[in-house]
Amino acid sequence: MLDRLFIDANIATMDPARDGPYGAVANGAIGVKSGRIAYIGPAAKAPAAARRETLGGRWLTPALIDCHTHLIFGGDRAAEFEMRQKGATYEAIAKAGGGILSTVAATRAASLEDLVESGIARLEALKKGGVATVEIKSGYGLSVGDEMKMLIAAGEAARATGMRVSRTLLALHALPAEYGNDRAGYLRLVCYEMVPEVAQRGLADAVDAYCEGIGFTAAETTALFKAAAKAGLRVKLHAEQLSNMNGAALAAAAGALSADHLEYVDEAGVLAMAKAGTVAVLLPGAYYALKETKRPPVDLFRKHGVPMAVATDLNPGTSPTLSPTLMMNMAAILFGLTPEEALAGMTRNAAKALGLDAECGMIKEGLAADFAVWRINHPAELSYWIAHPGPERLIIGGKDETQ
Ligand code: DI6
Ligand code: FE
Repeated sequence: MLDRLFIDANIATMDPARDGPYGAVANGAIGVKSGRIAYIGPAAKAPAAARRETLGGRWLTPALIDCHTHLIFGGDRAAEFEMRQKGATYEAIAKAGGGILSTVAATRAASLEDLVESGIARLEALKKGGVATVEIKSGYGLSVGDEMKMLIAAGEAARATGMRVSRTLLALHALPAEYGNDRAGYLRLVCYEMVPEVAQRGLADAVDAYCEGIGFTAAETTALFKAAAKAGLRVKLHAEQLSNMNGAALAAAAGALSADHLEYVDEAGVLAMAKAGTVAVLLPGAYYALKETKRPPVDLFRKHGVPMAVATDLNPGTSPTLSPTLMMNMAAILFGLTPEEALAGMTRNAAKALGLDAECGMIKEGLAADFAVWRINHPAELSYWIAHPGPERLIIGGKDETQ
């Protein structure tokens, strides 16, 4: 006996095992039991259900997954935006002590409660756009206590909204001011104190680093990945956003779940990712806000079979956006993804980028019953509208969320 049965739905399963665009099932029914998908097929063949309702021909997609955010932070960076509009570059502001470090100061000054409260507001906005699962990075604390405060806030904010969360320790985001030029000293703190402590307390699933000219080197990133492997954490990497540092190949060699940004990745990096099964996470919001002109090599990802995910990169510096569907539109318009690739990027491939592909990201028997119900005539509309306002209903683990 099913708990719930939804009938008369057009289901974009996003399951590649099903033929045809979007793995779509027309006029189908979908059954839920104990929070998981238990049946997909014609209503006539569905098992009996305690509750049955019609969706009146609405489209159903997997609930969206935002696999790269920095949504816990104090303060904002609107003043910096004014400077940028007057000609200052992101790198110049960062070198002058602004940028990430100004958000670090505001985040350190914020209480856990402040961070939870502002985090909930941002999560609710993502949820309105159709997101049920979100990844949240630390990286604005940069001390053992402040990084843990951010990760705890991420967990509490997600719990309060009923969303699934995956947390990432991004301690190698910037060198904190109190370390002066002592890069080795900070790296030791991260590798020998922060990573083991965070892992032992179960506060993160993965680590990440900002491998960039204004961030951390390939050698420093390698040291972090070694510490992560020892602590049993997965790895992800901000790679090749502003320059080519061979980050994608480095991440792939460490078995990374994903390499993110990738505007400057070359074919060797793409091949390494393909071999390792590392997902390419594309972040059009940051590309847009930084007025970047070099696009990530989408054709190379396609050619070598690297799965592409799309995420908001929600952060106060380079991607202040709360709209997952705007990112799907930008991935289509700015990067050339097809509407189907854009949707796969915020569902199936985003789940893979978080190591959650056995849990969510497709409408498939056995996976969590996380889906969005849209008032649209075709799933291409999700990336066709310049920021579609979001689904009519969002269902997480078989339960209706208030939209
Ligand atoms: N992700 C990041 O971590 C940095 N850029 C990006 O796309 C910087 C975030 C920030 O400026 O606060
Ligand atoms: Fe980022």
